[in-house]
Amino acid sequence: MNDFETTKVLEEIGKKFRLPGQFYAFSVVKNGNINATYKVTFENEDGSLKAYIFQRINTFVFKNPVEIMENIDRVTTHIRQKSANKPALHYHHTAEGLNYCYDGESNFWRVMNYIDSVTFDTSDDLYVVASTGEAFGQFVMQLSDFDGSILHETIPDFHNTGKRLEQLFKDEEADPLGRVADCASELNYIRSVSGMARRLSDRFLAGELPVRVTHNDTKSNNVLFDKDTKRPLVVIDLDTVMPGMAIYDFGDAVRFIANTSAEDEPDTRRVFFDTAKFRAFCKGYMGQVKGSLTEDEINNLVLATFSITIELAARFLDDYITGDAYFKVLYPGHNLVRTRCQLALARDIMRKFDELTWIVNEAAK
Ligand code: GN1
Ligand code: MG
Repeated sequence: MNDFETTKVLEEIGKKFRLPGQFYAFSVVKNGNINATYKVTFENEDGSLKAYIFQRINTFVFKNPVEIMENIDRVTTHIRQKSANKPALHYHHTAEGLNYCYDGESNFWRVMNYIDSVTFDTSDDLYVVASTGEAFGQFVMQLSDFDGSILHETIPDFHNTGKRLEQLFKDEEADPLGRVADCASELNYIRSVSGMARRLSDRFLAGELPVRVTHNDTKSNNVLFDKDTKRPLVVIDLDTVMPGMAIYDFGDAVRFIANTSAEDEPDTRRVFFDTAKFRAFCKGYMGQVKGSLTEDEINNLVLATFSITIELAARFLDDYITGDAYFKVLYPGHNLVRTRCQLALARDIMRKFDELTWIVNEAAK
């Protein structure tokens, strides 16, 4: 879509949600590999501006977006009750009372309040890193008394690592686009660690680890911070809130925030797992959840970090092998670059396993 077409659609959606004022401007919010997100501003009659977040949901990934909106409604209502004086996510409703609508092309849209804030893809400020840990720890606590059985499993087997790996090896076998030749060493490494990488998720499925309500996409840029105080305000992107493993949420968060480079850094010599950031995150997180995670969970935080990193590498690689239908790619081979970056990170986590375990134990004291 060009800007003109985008404007037309955003105006149409704004009308369906009965937003006051005249369409003024939009900008694309770039982080996110799945949905399309826009900041859209409307001008009121008195000339003041009001911003909203518009999102077009990727229905190839989210097959049942209505269920997602039901989950989000339930979870945000619960969180709002618990933290009454903090900013919270609010979804707008159409005249029919729905918190979503379709455009003329049958795309699925939702609109939420814009919260004036900053996000961090990465930060060298350990205070910000610790605050991110605090925010995700708080999220665990806010939902600790929420009945997860009422949530839809919006993406079945989302963090079933064993299944992800099996799918990858199946697609390697089929090699539909002849791309397997480009990634033999990556596949071999994943194969060599697959028993270890799937252990926790297999134990979870066997009922050996507690079922909690989890976020399932705990990247640091899913926490909004106050611009001035740098205090965390709210955790966003609740699309994948489902019953799951708390320790995978922890692992996914440090996978992202403790990486010394971007998630898709092409030069893997720059990819390391930063132990100082890991320590800071642990401190913020443990300060919230201490006493509510089991000993078994605490003992497996580092393995969870390794496992989710391998799982994501497997997902990127599988998407590469099968034609990049799932993750948005910005250039050919992007998913292979992402894979290599995650594998370099996993290797470094493995090298530092004992040191990281020690750091967790210190933070858990
Ligand atoms: C996707 O689109 P985004 O950035 O919220 C993905 C996550 C991955 C992440 C990697 C529904 O999240 O699982 O960890 O990319 N979300 C989905 O950046 O698959
Ligand atoms: Mg997400």
